[in-house]
Amino acid sequence: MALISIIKDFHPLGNEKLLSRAEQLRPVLRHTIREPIGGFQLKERYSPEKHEIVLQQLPHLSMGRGENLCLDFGEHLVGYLTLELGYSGSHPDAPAFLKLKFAETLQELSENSQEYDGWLSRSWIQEEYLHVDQLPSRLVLPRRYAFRYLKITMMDTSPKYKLIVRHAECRTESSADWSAVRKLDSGDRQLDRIHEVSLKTLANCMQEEFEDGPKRDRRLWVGDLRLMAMTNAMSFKNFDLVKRCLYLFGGSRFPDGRVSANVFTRPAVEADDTFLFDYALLYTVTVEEYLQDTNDTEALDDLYDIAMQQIEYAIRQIDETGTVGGQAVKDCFIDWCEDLDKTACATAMLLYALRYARRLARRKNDWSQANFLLQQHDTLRRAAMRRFWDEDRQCFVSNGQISAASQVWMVLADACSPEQALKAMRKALTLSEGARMSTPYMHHYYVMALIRVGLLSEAEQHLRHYWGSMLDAGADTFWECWDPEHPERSPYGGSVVNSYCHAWSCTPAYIIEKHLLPERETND
Ligand code: RAM
Repeated sequence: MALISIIKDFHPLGNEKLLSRAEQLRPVLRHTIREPIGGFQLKERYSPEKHEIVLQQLPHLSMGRGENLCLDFGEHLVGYLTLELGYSGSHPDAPAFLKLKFAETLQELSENSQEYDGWLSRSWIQEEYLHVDQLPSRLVLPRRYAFRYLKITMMDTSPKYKLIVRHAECRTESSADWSAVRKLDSGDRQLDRIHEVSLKTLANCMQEEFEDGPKRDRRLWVGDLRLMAMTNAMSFKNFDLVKRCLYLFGGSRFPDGRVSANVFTRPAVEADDTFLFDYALLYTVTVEEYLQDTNDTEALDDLYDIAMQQIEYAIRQIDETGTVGGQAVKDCFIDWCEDLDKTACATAMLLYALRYARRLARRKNDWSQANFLLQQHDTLRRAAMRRFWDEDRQCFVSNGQISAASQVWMVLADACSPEQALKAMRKALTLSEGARMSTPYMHHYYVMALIRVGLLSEAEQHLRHYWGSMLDAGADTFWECWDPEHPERSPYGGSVVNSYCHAWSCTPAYIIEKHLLPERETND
C-alpha cells in the first residue's frame, strides 16, 4: 500500500500570522560530542558476523582496498560526523575512495542497499561515496545522520598506501532537555528499560520540530505529533515545541482549509499535498490536549477555527448510511496494513475526535457549536452501532472483517456500552491472523483501548511483549514498524529504508507513568 499523493498545481493556504508565531517558537538545539566505544570489521561486507577490535587499535588500523571498519558509538545518535583520516605507507598517489554507511541497527549495517526495490525513495538510505584527495585530512560531513554504527569501506586506494581512521566523533543535536526528566526507577528492570528507551526515542526525534524519525522522513506528521506531544507532556514538557508544530500545521494547509498530513519546513514552511482523514481529525484532538496541558488562551484563539474546520469537513463525509464513506475511508491511515478494512475505523475516528471538539467548543464558550457537535455525535454513534456492531459475534465488523483496529477505535470512541466494549477488546485479544497490526502507532492505541475497558494486566502484558521484544531484538530506540512474528516486515518493500528511531513508538513512557505505575501504587 503505497502512500503517494501528487496534486498538480497544489498551492497551500498560508497564514503569515501563525507562521511568524511558529518561527518565534523555534527551539534552541542542544549539542554533545560522542565518540565510538568500539569497532569491528565485517568479514564479509554483507554479513553481520563480527570481529571485535579494541578501540585502542583503531588509530593504527590501516585499511586496504575492499576492507571495512565499523565503528560502534554505543547508543543511537542524531548529529554530524567528523573523521580524522591519515595513511600508512608511501605518500598517497591516488584519491581514497570511501563508502560511508550509517546504520541505526546492526542488521541495517550489513544490509545490501542495492537489493532494495521498494516504493519509497532509496535516497533515504544513509550512505555516501566520497573521494578524499588529500591525506591526512579532517572530514566534516554536512548532512545530519541518525545512527549508532558507521561502516567505512575502502572502495579503492592504491597499492602504495592504506587508510587510517585516526579519530571519529559525532556532534549530536536535539531540542530535548534531559535535565527536565527523571529516570524511572520502579524496581522493575524491564519497565525501567522500556521507559528509558521510549524517552531516548522521543528525544532523538525532538529537533526544530517533532520529527517522525531522524533518519526518515525527518518531518512533522500529525499522527506522530499527537503521540509525541502526549509523551512530552509527561517528560520533557517542551510545550512551546508542541505549540510551534500546531502553528506550522495551521500556517500552511490545503486550499480548502484542511490540515495536511505533514508539513515541510525547509527551505520554507509548506504543507505536503497529502491528506489523511484520520490525521486531520487528530489535529483537533492534539489542539485540545495541548490546551488541557497549558490553558494557552492565545493558542485557543488562534487555532480554534482551524480545529473546527477539520471536524466540519469530516462531518460532510458522512454518506447515506449515516457513517463515514467514500474517499474519506480511502484517505484513512490507521496502520500500515494492506488487508485492513478501514470503514469502521473512519467512522470511529470521527466519533473520537467529536468528543475532543466538544471539549474545545466548551473551552471557547461556543455553546451553539458544542450543541451541534453533541447532536452530530449522538446521531453518528447510533449509525455506527447499527452498521458495525454485530450482536451475534459481540464485536465490531467492518464489511465482513473483524480486526483489532476496528475494535480499538470503536472502543476509544466510546461507540458502545462498557460491557460491549469489554467484549470487543476480548475479541481483539484473540485475533492473531488476518489484518495484523504492524506499527507501534497502532499498538499504542490497542494498549489504550485495553486500559479503557479495564483490562489493565492485559495492557501491561502487551506493552511488555511488544516493546520488550524490540529490546530483545537489539533496539536502542524504538522502531517504526515491528511485528514480533514477522521481524522482516516493512511497509515499503524493504527494511533498509525503515526508521529505527521513530517518534510514534515513544509512548510506553507515557503509558507506564500515566496508567501502569499509579495502578500499582493503589494496589500496594
Ligand atoms: C510514514 C511516516 C510517518 C507516518 C506516515 C503515515 O511514512 O514515517 O511516521 O505518520 O507514514
